[in-house]
Amino acid sequence: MSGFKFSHGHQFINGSWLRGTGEVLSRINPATGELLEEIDTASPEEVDQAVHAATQAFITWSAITPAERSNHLLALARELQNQAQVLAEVETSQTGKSMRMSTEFDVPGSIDNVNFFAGAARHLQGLASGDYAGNSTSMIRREPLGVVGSVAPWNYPLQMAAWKILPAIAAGNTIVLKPSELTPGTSLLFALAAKTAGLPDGVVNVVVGSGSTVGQALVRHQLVKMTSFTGSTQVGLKIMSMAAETGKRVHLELGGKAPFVVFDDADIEAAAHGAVAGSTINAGQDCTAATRAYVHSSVFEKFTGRVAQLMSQMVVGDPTDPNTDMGALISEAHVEKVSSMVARAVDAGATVLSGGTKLDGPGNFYRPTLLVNATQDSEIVQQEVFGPVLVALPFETDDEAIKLANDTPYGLAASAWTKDINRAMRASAQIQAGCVWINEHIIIVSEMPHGGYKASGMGKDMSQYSFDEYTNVKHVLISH
Ligand code: TAP
Repeated sequence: MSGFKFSHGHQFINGSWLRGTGEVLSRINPATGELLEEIDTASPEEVDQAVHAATQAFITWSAITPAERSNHLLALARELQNQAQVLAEVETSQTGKSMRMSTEFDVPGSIDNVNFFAGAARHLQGLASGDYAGNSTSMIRREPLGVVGSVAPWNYPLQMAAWKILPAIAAGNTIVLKPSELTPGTSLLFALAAKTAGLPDGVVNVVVGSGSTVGQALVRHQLVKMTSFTGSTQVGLKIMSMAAETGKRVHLELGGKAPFVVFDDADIEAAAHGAVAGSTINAGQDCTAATRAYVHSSVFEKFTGRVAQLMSQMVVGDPTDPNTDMGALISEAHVEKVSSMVARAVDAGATVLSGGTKLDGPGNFYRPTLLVNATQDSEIVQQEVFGPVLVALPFETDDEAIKLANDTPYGLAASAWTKDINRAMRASAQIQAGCVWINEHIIIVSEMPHGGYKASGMGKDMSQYSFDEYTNVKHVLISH
């Protein structure tokens, strides 16, 4: 596995490496427990330095043409492609996810995001141009905000870096990104690739350190015009109030508890495969993962029996083995959290149909788990587990299924499984979530807007819609 070391420090500011003067942290391989390296972290002074570099770079980056920005991004995509193998290795060694996933999903998905925004940069349009008030013409300008400060989680570090950096810089902003202190490697490689590809210094900066020091310094910084955050709802709400101190714009992608509704006419074999893939993707550490399966009582046993069978056949373990279906969870503490939530569910009356245990030996592994007999108001149904745990509950009527699907504070993603187009249309309208898949769970590519309703956040990542977060709309009226 990758021995890539950041020997010149872990802060990438104004196109150069810098050794942070904050505390030194250990980076651990979640699949083996081995020390990968010691990392330096930034102090608030280095955050300030990065913000000033980004402020300076904004002057020229925002003034070049969309075509020039687009060409820079195309060069970045090529450079990332050149680095694909090392990116996948670092992503797997820092997160514990399978190499198969890093190679087939995280790396190509991130590169596609760069290519998508290279195109989108040239199509930033205003829609309301016209002669509306007599003897005058209105035109719309979409203008970048300035420096964006982004704070990202550990579950998809490379993709999160792409999702945060690309729409921001494609629209003419510059950025300071703070990845999770657990997984800074691929965000730093991303910034290095931007430099190698010829992006001007200061357009992409990465500062590494904990949320409580580096994250806070970035969110509170007066010169940062917008905070773009992905992470838990609990931290997201704190970010919102911190950002309010300087009146900056906030974009929040928060937690999820996705429902998976199986109607009685569904293709049960397809739904069972979808539920297993959707609940175990990235070891369940995915904000859109299927977590609550509401299944019509007439097909409940057939569905849960097949899901349990498929889960028990999954290969869990060494992420570097090409046969591995599911790798490690991020940390020992996180496995303990998942394990204790399942234990409390069982104490409260739930039954384990598959999994429900850790794997012996080194590394943070937890088996794909299916629970039944939990109640709708229980912790395991209401709270985010962020592990490979699916709970199945039966329902009788369509209305009941929709009501149960909407009955958590979250609203990020959902799926409904049916062959009836009317049911599918009703479910897609009535489920309160930023994304509703029909006969599918998980697919997301660059053209698709991604973001939550309710406690799952506000604003969109990916797609042309993300420009709404990263630009101001200016109306200009020309009297004539
Ligand atoms: P969090 O604990 O919320 O951390 C997210 C980021 O915020 C990390 O970089 C963290 O830094 C930083 N942070 C923590 N406290 C902070 C503070 N007081 N001020 C500023 N920054 C702070 O989430 P996580 O455990 O990394 O990720 C899991 C969560 O993210 C889940 O709830 C999941 O649903 C959510 N998530 C949502 C999405 C979308 S798109 N909605 C996607 C992925 C993940 P450190 O950890 O380095 O200290």
